[in-house]
Amino acid sequence: EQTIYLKDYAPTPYRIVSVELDFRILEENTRVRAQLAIEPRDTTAPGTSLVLDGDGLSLSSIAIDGAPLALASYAADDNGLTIVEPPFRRFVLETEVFLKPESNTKLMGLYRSSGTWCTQCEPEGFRRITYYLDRPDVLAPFTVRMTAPQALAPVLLSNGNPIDRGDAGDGMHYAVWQDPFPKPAYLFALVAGDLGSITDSFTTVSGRNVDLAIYCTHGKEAECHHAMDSLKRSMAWDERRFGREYDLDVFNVVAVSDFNFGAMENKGLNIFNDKLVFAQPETATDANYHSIERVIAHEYFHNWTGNRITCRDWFQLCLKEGLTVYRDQEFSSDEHSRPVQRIHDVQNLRTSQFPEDGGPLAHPPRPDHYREINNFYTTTVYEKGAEVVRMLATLLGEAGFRKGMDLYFERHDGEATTIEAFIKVFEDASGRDLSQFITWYLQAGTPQVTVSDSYDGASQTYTLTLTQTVEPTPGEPDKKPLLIPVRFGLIGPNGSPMSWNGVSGGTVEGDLILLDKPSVTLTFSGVANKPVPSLFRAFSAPVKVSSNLDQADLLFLARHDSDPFNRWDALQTVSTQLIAEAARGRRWSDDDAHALRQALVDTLANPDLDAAFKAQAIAIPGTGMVSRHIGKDVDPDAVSAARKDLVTTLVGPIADQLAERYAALVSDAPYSPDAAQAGERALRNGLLQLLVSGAGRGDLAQKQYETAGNMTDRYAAMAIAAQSWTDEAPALLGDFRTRFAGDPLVFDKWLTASAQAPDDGVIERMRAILAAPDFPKTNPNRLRSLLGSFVMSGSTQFTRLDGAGFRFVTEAVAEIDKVNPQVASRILTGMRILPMLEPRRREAGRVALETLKSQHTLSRNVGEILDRILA
Ligand code: B3K
Ligand code: ZN
Repeated sequence: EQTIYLKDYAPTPYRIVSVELDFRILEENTRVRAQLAIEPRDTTAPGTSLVLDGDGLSLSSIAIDGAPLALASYAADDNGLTIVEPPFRRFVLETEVFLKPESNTKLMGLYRSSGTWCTQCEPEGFRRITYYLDRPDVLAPFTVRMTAPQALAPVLLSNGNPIDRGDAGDGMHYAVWQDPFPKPAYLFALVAGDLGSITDSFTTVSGRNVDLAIYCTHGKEAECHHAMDSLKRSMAWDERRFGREYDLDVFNVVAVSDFNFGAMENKGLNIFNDKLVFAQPETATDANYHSIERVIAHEYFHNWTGNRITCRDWFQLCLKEGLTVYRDQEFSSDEHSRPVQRIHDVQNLRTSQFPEDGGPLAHPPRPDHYREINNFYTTTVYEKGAEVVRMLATLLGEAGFRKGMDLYFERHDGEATTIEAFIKVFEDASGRDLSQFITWYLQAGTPQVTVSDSYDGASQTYTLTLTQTVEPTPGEPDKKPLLIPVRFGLIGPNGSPMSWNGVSGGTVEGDLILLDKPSVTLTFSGVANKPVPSLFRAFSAPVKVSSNLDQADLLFLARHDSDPFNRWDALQTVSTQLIAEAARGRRWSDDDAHALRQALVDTLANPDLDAAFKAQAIAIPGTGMVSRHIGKDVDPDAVSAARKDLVTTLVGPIADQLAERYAALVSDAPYSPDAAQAGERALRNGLLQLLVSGAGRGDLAQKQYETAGNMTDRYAAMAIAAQSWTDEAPALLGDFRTRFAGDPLVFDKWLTASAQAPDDGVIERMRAILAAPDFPKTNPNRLRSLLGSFVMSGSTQFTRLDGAGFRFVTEAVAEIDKVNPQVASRILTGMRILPMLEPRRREAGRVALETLKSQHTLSRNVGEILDRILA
């Protein structure tokens, strides 16, 4: 199978100057006529063929400048259309194809979701709509005419601004949209359907009015207001923080029920998975509200980072994705609590990106080869990509970073560009050499930084040694040292910051150490007492740290560090180490358990900390997290047992105290998703988690479930009971299912909670769920809620010794692959944990993968993931 390499990049020999599309949408089929104005580039030799992409299209007519083409002058097959010797000047190519959106279950190109016609083109879906140069460096202005039955599709939307609409006779009507900004085809979108909407408007910083609308299934309008509010705040924030103003007269968002991922930033017409739009307190959790805000912001921010400036090729994906995730993280931090947001983002990075980066699917944020580009919309490209941008901001400072971003927009607006060009603007704006920094984009793997220190009282010198290594990753045996920014402080015995007179041995800029060599030893002079170092404050670099700090030092940091992230992290590290050691047979001492318990109690009692932070601080790391800390030959059952043991040990003596605290946190204020209220709920549910798993208080979960006034509390109660598989759990799951029957997004919550049950019956129950005649087998949200959570949540049933979990997953993947390869391959990535498991489980997983490979014809998507895991 064919591998695509970055080194083979070359521009197309032809340019597309402008695009006119004409869609005639009917129940039976959709006719697409395209008129592409095309011209050769200056460098193109006469006679060069024009090769257009096409995926499963059948051509029904073709003409150039109005004249039908002779059979000998073109060739069409399943992969595209070749025009032999096109005119050596500007010409207009006209093609006509017929599509069957109804039977498009891959959900790429034009498809139907609950009756609505909609599109998804990124990365290579446009070629399923018409023949085209379907790559991001071909930019053109689009005009789109749509004709559709008025009754079935009163709403007709596309990119840009609406310029005409009217009656087309015979019950049909039409609309014309024009997008003046040249764009690559992956940003094309069309929606035709019978939809409700809410509308609003936004006045930009220069006083222009923008009409905003969110479209949805009729009856769901009232659930769109949180998304609309998030959109307006995003628009204002991008003006304030990055000087970016919106550029069209309208901005439309459409919620659809069948969607391969979260949402899509099509120019002026964002299409969303409806789970990231709809919110009301009875059916959406605080986490849902937060995701909606974040993703609405993310897609909106793409208008500048992605749309106005796009990617030259798909290898550069993190140019738009890493940067835009950084921007949405910053938005969330500015709108809510920065430390809480940071902890949330780092936790996500550690639980999803670190395992990717340390396993068989590791790749750099900018990969240099792929078989299937859809497999590279990964947490490395997105979340590690965002960390790399964040390090740039850390190195350059807020003003320096903004100066670079301003130059980026000024220099590259309207272009399709590269990571190198992105780095260059920061070099030019700051005068700094970033040639070592760019390695972050080009090299896979999570650096491991080892820290050791010593103090000499006589000379009042403090010595700190930082060493970096990166383990080999697939295809990359040798690693280069990275430029790692280490934000730090020294803390004195009384808990306050310590100063020093001078430092030698390396580069220190303010509170930043630049670790730019394999090893750096810094000597601080004039240090009055032995300090405890606080390193990587606010997680200043995406690395793993191992240090010579002992539990007492870590708990000291947990109490005294001025950096909230490191306070949280210190507690996490202590718990992780205790569980990991116990899983390997070295159980903690009573003193160790006591000290950690006391630190948790003191954190809970600290009036200076807010509830959301406390909730994060008292959360005991999951089995997945601890397993990765152990790293190899992991027995997940031992880890899970050790974790349960630690929670029980910690909670036992303070169960009553925690229960009191839990009871005191109940509130009868009307639900609001704001940070303060959500923080209190998070803390209360964090306490519930400890009480249920550590003190057998399933009764509290049951009571909370029954009396909950919102979905956050009700779902937490059910999920916590399910994860501990308490006596009450089956009944709560049963009630939840019937109570919310008919609401697909709540059904997803039930599927997720069901998949996380740890008992031996869970696989049989999941098989039954999938086999039920009314299970919607083609809906990505349903499949991901059940199977995605099963493989990604660290379930000990997935990694069962008898291999039943692996077989269940690979068998399901084989079925799903026939319908929707993107969803199938995403689920299969869960198998990437195999190499870190102990040999018997590893072997059971390998056999399941080999069986999948030998017994089925697999999509390129699944085939690539499977081969990389087996390699
Ligand atoms: N750019 C889209 C993702 C497209 C995924 C294609 N497999 C959404 C986003 O990142 O904003
Ligand atoms: Zn994005």
